[in-house]
Amino acid sequence: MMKEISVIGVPMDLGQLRRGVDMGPSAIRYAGMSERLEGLGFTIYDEGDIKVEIKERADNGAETRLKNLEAVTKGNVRLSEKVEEVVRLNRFPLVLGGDHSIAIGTLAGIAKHNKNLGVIWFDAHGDLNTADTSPSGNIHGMSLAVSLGIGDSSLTNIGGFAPKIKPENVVIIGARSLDPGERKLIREKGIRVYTMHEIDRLGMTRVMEETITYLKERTDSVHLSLDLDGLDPDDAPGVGTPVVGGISYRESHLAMEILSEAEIVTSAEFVEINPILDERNKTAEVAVALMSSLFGDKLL
Ligand code: HAR
Ligand code: MN
Ligand code: MN
Ligand code: MN
Repeated sequence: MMKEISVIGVPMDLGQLRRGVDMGPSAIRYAGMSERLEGLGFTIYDEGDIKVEIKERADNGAETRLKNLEAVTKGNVRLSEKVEEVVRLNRFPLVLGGDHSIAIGTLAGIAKHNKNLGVIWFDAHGDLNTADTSPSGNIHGMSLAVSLGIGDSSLTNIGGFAPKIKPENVVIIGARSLDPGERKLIREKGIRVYTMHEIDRLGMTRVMEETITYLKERTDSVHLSLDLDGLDPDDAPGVGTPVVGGISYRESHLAMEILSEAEIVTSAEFVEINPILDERNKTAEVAVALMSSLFGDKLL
């Protein structure tokens, strides 16, 4: 794995309606991220935060169903440019959210130099909605669809090209809340999904081993997009859209440890941490612990 990590904070809370997720980058830094990763031998370049419009000034896109479309687009354009620069420097981009709409910008920046990128989407949700299928109009529930080239063109065309990823290069892990339109898209596009049912049934070890084999066969590098609501709300309470019956603390660590051994992940983002809803920064601490496992902490 690359020995230099660039950290990029994205205080984005416009892809959904709850306040507080914009404080995620700060909470993760406060939980000791840099020290933990430096302790594993990495050099950390903290690039600070991307400028994102504050809620009070963001327009609410009266002409479209997509909430805060213009401000979400602008923030993601800035993010994509920063991520692209980090990739060019051959450093590992580690993006801190912010709501999951920021995956649009992260993937735009990474895919610019990676025509055959794999994506692991660790999430309770599919984030595969469009303006037509979304029950909410919240862009954080659309970011994977947008990255597949499906959605509003101001989002799908960020970076000047679309799509960013191919449906057969995506693996969703932890799904347990999928809207009807998302299920349809998964079937039509043949997207690989390990729902909680498969995780219960096969165990996390086999789920990760199959995922790694699958992605190694068809991709050159892998982006990990980790939504903290993929974990059970008992273990990660500080998220805006908790769904019961999730991945446990240890299962999520096992997943990161197996990924670390496989050495396939070349970029990552940790999203949806909402410190206002959290219990004494527990969810940010979980995020930092998961990063530590992903970056090779061996426990012994
Ligand atoms: N599927 C619902 C929607 O589109 C809720 C999705 C969002 N929650 C997230 N994303 N945190 O993973 O509105
Ligand atoms: Mn998500
Ligand atoms: Mn989610
Ligand atoms: Mn539990």
